[in-house]
Parts: sequence; C-alpha cells; structure tokens
Amino acid sequence: KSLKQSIKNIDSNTHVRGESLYVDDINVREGTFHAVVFDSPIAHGKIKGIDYSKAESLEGVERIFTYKDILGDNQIGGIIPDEHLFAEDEVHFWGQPIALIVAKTELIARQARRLINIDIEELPVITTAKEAKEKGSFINAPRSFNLGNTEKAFNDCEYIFEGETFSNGQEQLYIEAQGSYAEPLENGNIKITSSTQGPTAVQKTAARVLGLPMHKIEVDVTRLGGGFGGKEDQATPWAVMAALATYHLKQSVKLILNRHDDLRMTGKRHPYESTYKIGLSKDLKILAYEVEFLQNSGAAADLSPAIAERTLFHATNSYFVKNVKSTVHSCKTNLPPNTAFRGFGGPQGMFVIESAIAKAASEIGVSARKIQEINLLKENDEFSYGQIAKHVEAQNSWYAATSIFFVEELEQEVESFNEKNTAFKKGLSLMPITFGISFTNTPMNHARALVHIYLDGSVGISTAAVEMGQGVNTKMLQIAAKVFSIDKSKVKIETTNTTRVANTSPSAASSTADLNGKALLKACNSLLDRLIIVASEDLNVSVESITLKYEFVYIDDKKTNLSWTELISKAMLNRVALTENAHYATPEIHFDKTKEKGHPFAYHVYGTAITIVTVDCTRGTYEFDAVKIVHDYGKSMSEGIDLGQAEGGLVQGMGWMTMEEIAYGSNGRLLSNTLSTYKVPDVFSVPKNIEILPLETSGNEMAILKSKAVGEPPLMYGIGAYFAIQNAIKAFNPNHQLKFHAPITPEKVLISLYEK
Ligand code: LUZ
Ligand code: MOS
Repeated sequence: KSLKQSIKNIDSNTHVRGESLYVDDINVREGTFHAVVFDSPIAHGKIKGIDYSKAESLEGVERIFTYKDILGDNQIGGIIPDEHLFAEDEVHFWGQPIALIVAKTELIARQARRLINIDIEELPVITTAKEAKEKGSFINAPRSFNLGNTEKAFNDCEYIFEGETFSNGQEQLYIEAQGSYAEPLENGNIKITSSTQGPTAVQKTAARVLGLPMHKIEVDVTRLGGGFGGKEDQATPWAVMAALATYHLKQSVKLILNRHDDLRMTGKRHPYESTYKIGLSKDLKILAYEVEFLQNSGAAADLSPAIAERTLFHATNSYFVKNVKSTVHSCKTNLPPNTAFRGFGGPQGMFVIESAIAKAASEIGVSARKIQEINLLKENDEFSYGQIAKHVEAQNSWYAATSIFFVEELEQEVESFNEKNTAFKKGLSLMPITFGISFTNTPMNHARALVHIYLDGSVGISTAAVEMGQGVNTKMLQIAAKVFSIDKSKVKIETTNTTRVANTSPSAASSTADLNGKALLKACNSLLDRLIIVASEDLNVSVESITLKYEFVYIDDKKTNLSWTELISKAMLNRVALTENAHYATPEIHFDKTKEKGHPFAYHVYGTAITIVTVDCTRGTYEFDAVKIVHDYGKSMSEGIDLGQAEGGLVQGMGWMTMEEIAYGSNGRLLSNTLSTYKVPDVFSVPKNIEILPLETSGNEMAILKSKAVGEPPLMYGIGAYFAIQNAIKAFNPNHQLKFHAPITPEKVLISLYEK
C-alpha cells in the first residue's frame, strides 16, 4: 500500500452525488432569520442621513442592524485597524456594508433593501494606484528590499531598458459565495458556521465586534466551495454580521451573499502598476534590476501589506540578480479592499521581471529564452531578502522541460508554421517559477492536530486545515492511515472547529498540508509509540521488534494474531490515553523587518512551463495549442490531487493573464459585475494539451512526507500565456511596440496586430 498510489479525493463521492455540505445546505433551526447586506451605492461620500422606516415596516422584516448596534469595536481590520464592519458617517467604496437587514426570508430582506433611502454627499473618487500615489493616498509606508548596489551596477551594463507594466485584478470566483450561519447557544454563547479559510480570524473578530471573550464564540467549517484567498480575510465580515444579529435576536441567522452582492462587496487580486529598469551585460547577465510596484490596495488595508511584501519576495522570480532595488507602495483607493488571491502578490512581482526580460530580448534581438536561461537561480545564490538558496531546482526543472519536451524543435515548428501562414501565427514562451513556501509573517507558521482513537479502533482527526477543494483532508487522512497502518475507512476527518483546535492561522500560503500534516504526524507517532509499548507488554517481546502493518501487530516482520482493534481494547484496559494533541512550528525560519533580511521560507517550489498559442490574426482571438510543464512536487504523496492543483492553478493563472478583465468605472462602480461581463476560462478555452510531468528530485524534509506545497505555485505558469501571445503578435506585426498590460484580451491582441 504505497502512499505514492494515486488516492482519490475523499470528497469525490459526495461531491458527485450533490451530498457534500456547504453553509447553505445546513438544516437550519426553525425560526431562522435570513439577512441581506445594505451597502453603499457610491464609491466615496459623506452619509447625511438614512431613512430605514419604510424598510423596517415591511411585513416580515425583523430588524435592521447598523454600527449603532455594535457593543464592542466597529472594527474588522487585521494587520491595520482601518476598516469598519458597518460604515459610520463616511463610505469609502461602492459596495461598502452599511447595515444588515434581517427578515423572515431572504426575499423579504431583499425587498426591504430597496426601500431604504440614503442621502450621501459625494466626495472625489480615486480608482487607480497611480492617482493615489500622486495624491499621497497610502495604506502604510512603502517597503524596499535591496541587494548590492544597482546604481553602481548600471554603470557596468551594456544594455539598459526601462518600462512600465500593468496587471489587472482578478475575481476569486469561488463557486460557493461568501456565507455564514450563526446560532445562539446557552448563556449568550454563539456558534458560527462559516465559509472561511480562517476560523480563528472569524472567532477573534466576532468577539471583538460583539464585545465578548473569544471562548463564547465557536466557529465551525465543514468545507468551502473554493476559497482561492478570497476567504482568507473576507469571509469574516459576513460571519460577524450574522453573529451580531444572533446576539441581539437570540435566534439563528443565515447570511449568504448572492453572486451580485459578492462581486460588488468583496475585494479581489490587487491590480499593480509598475515601473522597472533592467541592466544586462554584453553576455546577457542581468546585472541590475530596479522595480517600483504600485499596489492598488483599495479602501482599507485588509491583507495588502502582507501581499505587498510577497511581491518583493518574488520580484526576481527564478533568477539570480546581484543588484536589486525593489520598492512597493500600497496605494489607498476607493475600490473594495483588495485581498488575498492564490499567489498573494507573487504573480504580480513575477510578471514585471518577465516583462523586463521580454523587452530586453526584443530590443537586443535575442530570444527571451536565452536571457532567462543564463540568469537562472543556482545553489547558494542569495535572494534580495537575504535567504541563501538551497536545494535549488530552477535549472533542473528548466533543463528537464527543455529537453523532455524538445523545446528547440517546438520553436522550429512554430517558426516554420509562421513562415507558411499569414492568417494565423503561433507563439511560444518559457516560464520558470520559484515560489517561497511559508507565511512570510514568521509567527503565523504553526498548527495543531488532535487525534482520538475510539474504543473500536476507528480514528477521528481534527486539525486547523480547512478543506476548500484542494484535497487537504485527503492528505490528512493518508498521514493517519499510514502511521497506524490502518485502512482509510477507519479514519474520519472532523470539521475544522475552534473549540477542538484553537488559535490557528488561516488555511493559506500553500502551507496548510505542511503545517497541519506535520502536527498530525507528530500526534499519530506519539500514539503509535504508546501502542507499541502496549503490544510489547502483551506479547512479551521488546519494543524494537514490534511494528504495525495492515491492521495487525508484527514481531520482526512476522504477523501475530493481535489485531489493531484488539490492541486498542488492550490499551483501554490498561488505561492508556488514546487521545493526543500535537503542535508544529516550522523550524529555521526568521525574518527581520527592520533590515528586510532573513530566512523567511521553509523551502521553495520550482518548475518550468512551455506555452504554445495560435493567434487568429483576422480576429485577434487565440487558442492554446499546449502547455508543457516540469513541476517540482518534491515526492508527491497524492499524485492525482497534486496534478489537479497544478492544472487548476495553471488555468487560473492563464485566465488572469488573458481573459479575466475586471472593470471599474471612473466613479468606482464595478462594471464587470456578472459572469456575462467577467469571463473566466471554461472547457473551451483551456489548452488543448496540458502535460505536467514531475521533476525527479529527492524532495525536501521541511515538506510533509517530502511532498512539497502545491497550492499556489502552478498559478504562475499562467504568466507564460501572456508572452506566448505577445510572441505570436510579433511574428505577424514586426512594428508592434511591446506593451505589458495584462490581461491580453482579444481586443488588445487585435489592436496590436494592426498597429503601425
Ligand atoms: N497569507 C498570509 C498568504 O497571511 N501570508 C502569506 O505569506 C501568504 N502567502 C500566500 C497566500 N496567503
Ligand atoms: Mo491564500 S492567497 O493562500 O489564501
């Protein structure tokens, strides 16, 4: 029973049958109220007055809650306390929550919402980061990571290029919208079921807003229908609102956003406007790189400072650059507070250096592949943040990809296709990735696990891991089944609940399986040690000779008659504890923010993607022929699940780079507010051929069972799509002035094709 076998996601059966439970599927208590959020109809203004009287008198409306009903703090900001749960006298973005309408049905609450009259004095609106910077509107002070001396290094450069880039935001578009269900327990205690990546964040913020100690709030999560970062911080307000209403009404309250409300009220991936200056030697070594990132943070900090930081961490992607100066400004605008999205600022940083390389290649007249290859990160190179690169797989994955997939032949095929065709052109790009694994905020890198072995030998497991479709529960189950050597049907993964596992970090940063898996491994091993003593005493042999295999006790590899179930009974009779709790905190990592140096990541994940696209030069549309990847999974413990993560990440990244176009009006109103105006990749737009091969490697001890984190890194392969399309455009129109403005939608392609 090798772990390498491809295990199916343990949720697959209930998913297919429609039996998996999400917040909206809970059998609610009789008398449950339903809530709808009343939000700001403009992006910036002073509230002069609100008339709730008509809405309140609508039959079936129970009560409308505003900031005045908050007994604790009207504050939900995490990193910086700068965000109200409900607006008081000013609104700062279109869609900002002002009140909660609670009624007998959701429909009545929605009807009531239309009866609210609000009088607001409009104030000037800022929607772009550049404008915010010009006006001095920032979330916090800028940050800079520096290595070497760029000014001096530019003097030695044969080539120097400068330019600007833009990458747009991206909607998380979890299939399950934001939602929560709050129930009153005895003594004023409240239980919240939430679709959140961060149960502790919900508990802590609910306690703060309600003015209660945390022990009065229990948060429970079964699973999410997707998170992608959108529920790391921004699941919290809806859970807190439901809890607030439950607190006052002493009745359960359900609040599920519909898609329109969710799109309008929640933040997205941060748009970035950036400027770069890159300097190369005659032999194409990147000697110096300067970059300034303007992050469009939206109207409040949310996670923006942490995201900005990760942009700096990944500003040089997979390359070693000796002299780096990188700066990021978190710019305060009148958009919904932008938030975590798979990659967490990393993709935005990588897009800029890839743009700089593409520009340099085009100006010098060499292939970008040459520049990329020459500058790949090597063992013991220093990152701009001071970490020394170890167990580097940047070159290994690059050369594996270029040789296994015969990149030179692929390039020749593209070239000869382009010679023969005028109406269609092909483009090819390479995209290496290097992504740091750990929360960049060192104190967040910890988790706990609680394991019960029940009387009959079945096992229940609680961790801080939140299942959001990524398969983390399957991985947790594999770990317990492996340590105890029992069938997976004997293991149950419990809901993620703050009363069983407390004070947790969110399931994020690709680190959930590592942190929780390591804690779980520790807890299971402690139990195993205890059980082996029970067996050795019972069988009268030494501890060293005992092993557990396939639900039986073995002595020196010989099966005994003592089964797992009997062993548990014996342990019970001997009054041995069958419950264990363990804590894991990532060793070795540290970071000093005063120096901006340290060793923030447990390890890095590497890989290389080759992307080939065909552009229809009459229409500007495009289709991806193939994406071929060699990815560093370490030693994957769940190959099917990890492949799914890699494919999903790739396609999501391609969507960000090519078709997903968030549009806000200059008045701050979200224009791409439905799925007809916001297009995500579908079965017709995914590449015709996706091949993702594992890199042969020994894995990394810091990863759970040497199986590296796989959540976020593959998204960044999608950046290759941008440059593949750009190369196809160049093949059609040599006059095309390279622009780095993502997404590269068919409209933009068409304009570029016919630019003079
Ligand atoms: N969340 C966070 C993250 O709080 N810190 C991180 O470093 C991070 N990285 C990726 C995704 N979410
Ligand atoms: Mo995330 S972007 O790991 O919630």
